[in-house]
Amino acid sequence: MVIIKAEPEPLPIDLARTALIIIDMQRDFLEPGGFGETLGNDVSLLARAVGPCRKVLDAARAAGMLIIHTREGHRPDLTDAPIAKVERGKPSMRIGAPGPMGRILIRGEAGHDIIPELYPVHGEPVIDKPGKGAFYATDLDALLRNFGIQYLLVCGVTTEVCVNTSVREANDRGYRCVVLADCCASYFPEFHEMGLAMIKAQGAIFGWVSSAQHLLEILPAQKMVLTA
Ligand code: TIU
Repeated sequence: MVIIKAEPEPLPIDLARTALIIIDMQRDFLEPGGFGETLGNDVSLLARAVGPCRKVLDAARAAGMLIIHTREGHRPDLTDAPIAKVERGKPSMRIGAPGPMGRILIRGEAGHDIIPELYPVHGEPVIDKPGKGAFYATDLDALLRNFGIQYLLVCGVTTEVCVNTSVREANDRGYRCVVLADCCASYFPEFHEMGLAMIKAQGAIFGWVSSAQHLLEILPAQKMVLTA
């Protein structure tokens, strides 16, 4: 066990039972012309999370940790998209409408894919999720259990939407979540702060909050020998 500096208190974690999960670092949320912008947001506010995520991703790869990426999006025929989700916003800017990066939030389109800086490599599972939470209607829980995972290091966007929803789902399933604050971002800086505050309040009611630097301090520089 190693101890990661975190709030509300340091947390002992078993790195052999830990996975890094990077939530929805997709062009649709981070680049102009995608879903995030159609919702009326300034997507440049999410760029701050990319550098810290990259450092964590490199270190986790070097340590041989399980790394999972998620993407929010829907089937091209929209059969997995609730009408209630699709019909929000102007019709020309809804999920499935054509945009500069292809159809908005549709699997297989350029905008749906992960940004080049954080692109998955061979052996890193990608979970395609139709909702905000990474566990809803996906095989993420089965995958984590197959690897004996008990701890999740959580990065991604946006802090109060998909990161928070996924952390709450994970917490209820028995995973200890450590959210890396500088590896997350929101279109609303105040929601980022409150999203993190909600997670760590009441003695880590949903999880712990730490940082890229604190994780780098405890990750081994060489690949871990993982045993079942
Ligand atoms: N709109 C917003 O802040 N987020 C989302 O719709 N999805 C994710 O957070 N990935």
